[in-house]
Amino acid sequence: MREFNETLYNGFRATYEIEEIYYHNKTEHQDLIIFKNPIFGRMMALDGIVQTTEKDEFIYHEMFVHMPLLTHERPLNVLIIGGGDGGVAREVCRYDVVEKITMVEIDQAVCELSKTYLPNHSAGAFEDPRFELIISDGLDFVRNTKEKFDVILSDSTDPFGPGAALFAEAFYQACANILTDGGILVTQNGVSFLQSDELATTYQRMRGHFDEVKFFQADVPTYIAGNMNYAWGRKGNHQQITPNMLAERYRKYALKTRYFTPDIYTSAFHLPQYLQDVISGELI
Ligand code: AG3
Repeated sequence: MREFNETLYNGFRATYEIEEIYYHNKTEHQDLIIFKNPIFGRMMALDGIVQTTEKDEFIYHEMFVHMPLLTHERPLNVLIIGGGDGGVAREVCRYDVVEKITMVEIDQAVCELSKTYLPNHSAGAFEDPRFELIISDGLDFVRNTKEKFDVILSDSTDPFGPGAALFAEAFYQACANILTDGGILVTQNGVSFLQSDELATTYQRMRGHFDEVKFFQADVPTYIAGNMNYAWGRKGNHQQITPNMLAERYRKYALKTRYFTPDIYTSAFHLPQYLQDVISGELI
């Protein structure tokens, strides 16, 4: 039996049976494999770390997008950093109110191969007239663009290799500078049972640049060892959203979701005590 071993943690690893390999090669930036597993369907890993699977991608992508887009009163201009498989873009496209979607991905091969082997991830998002793909370094882009965005979604790899720059204070600061008043940044922030240092450092690095910094969680089975955390930074003035307003927006946009619900919106922001302690600096 052929196997894929995820090499993210020392002393603990996930092994996936490989039924078929569709692609395995080095891109310009990283090692990329797309294979089929009997449980999770088609899966993509970058530099030995599982990025997305057909079976559980909806959890990660719905939470990434609906948490901020439902919170924002008028998310007209959305920026995606990374997100090359197109899953985040697909969920953003569900919002008629969104006028423009810019995606800045460093590795064109991730987009091309995802279109070929994981077509349901983007589900046409790359062809949406509002969508523009820029192949470039995300940090360079946010530092240099003159444009302002209502929502920025940083769907990166873990904080090493090509993804490292997207966890630097310079990145958070540049994002804060290009957000409109009330704008929201959401970033992938690791599985904090084993990557809790990410929670602490992101909190420290974002704090000085946003008026509101918090985290939310989702259970994504193939991001093993606990819950996936997302960091949230919001700038400026905004109306506090109530559960009723949220439920009303969810209905108005006629969203059909498989994981996200308006009740989960509220619960996802409630972190367990040990993670609250990590954030407040009492425990790492
Ligand atoms: N990006 C986040 C993958 C994180 C994996 N890390 C981990 N298990 N700690 C995925 C890209 C999906 N669009």
